[in-house]
Amino acid sequence: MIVVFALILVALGTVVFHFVSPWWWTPIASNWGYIDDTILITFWVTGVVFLAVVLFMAYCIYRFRYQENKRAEYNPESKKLEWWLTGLTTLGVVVMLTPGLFVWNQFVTVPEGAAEFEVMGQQWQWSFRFPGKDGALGTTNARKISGDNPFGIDPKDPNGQDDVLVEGGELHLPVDQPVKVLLRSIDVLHDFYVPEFRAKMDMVPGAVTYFWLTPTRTGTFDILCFELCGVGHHDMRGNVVVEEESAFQEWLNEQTTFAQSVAETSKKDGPKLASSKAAINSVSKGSTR
Ligand SMILES: [Cu+2]
Repeated sequence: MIVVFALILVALGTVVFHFVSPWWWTPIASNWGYIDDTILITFWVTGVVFLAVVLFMAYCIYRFRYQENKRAEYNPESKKLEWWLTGLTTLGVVVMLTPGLFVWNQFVTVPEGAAEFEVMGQQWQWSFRFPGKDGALGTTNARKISGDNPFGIDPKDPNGQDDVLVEGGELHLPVDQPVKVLLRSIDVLHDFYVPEFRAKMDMVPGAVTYFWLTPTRTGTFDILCFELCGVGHHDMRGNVVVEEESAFQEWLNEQTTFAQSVAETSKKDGPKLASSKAAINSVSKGSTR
């Protein structure tokens, strides 16, 4: 009897705790309320199944407890029961997975006119690249990545010259404007995640992954790496500042362009590092890491 009560207490206590618990999502700051909806559906389905299973166990322990003169009946197969269980399980799985397919479709269907920017992950820091005044990101090549050219921008592509490079982990975005987030990694798998945006996506060396979002309120939010990427993983942090368009433009104008950073390095280091031979050397060294 104690076990029966304990099981009922666990079942009801869990439900009560779910509703009064102080732990919940941070208030959303993007258009991805759909992602919250799918998680809520999953909570409902798994919650109902959890209650049903635990309460059924409690019922069985009580109903089929030891009684003298009563003998267990051997009944290994029941077609009817199996059909019910298969049907209900299928229904539960379909209800949990179907909404996700629709949300995923929206997640990777970028609306026309969305601005774009790039996030570069590396052990263990973030950097960002915005298209310059021409509105187009320059082409990149992983072989061109070096200490002086962390994004591997093709120096011959005129679109790349005015690309705005942001290092130091602080990203700014204008509020209420859809933006396509292009994701790359230099070394290992990383994952760009801003909890308030709900959205996240893996960053794969050698590939460009993407999603889109519209930031819906101003504020400063944490950027986390959501893929275990080495001993410094926990420290791979950044900030995203969502602000009004004018403040964003002001910030963007203060950042260094690719052409400026190239000019600065060649001034600092003389012709040695600026020569393409040295750049290629440092790439081949870098890639053996
Ligand atoms: Cu990482």
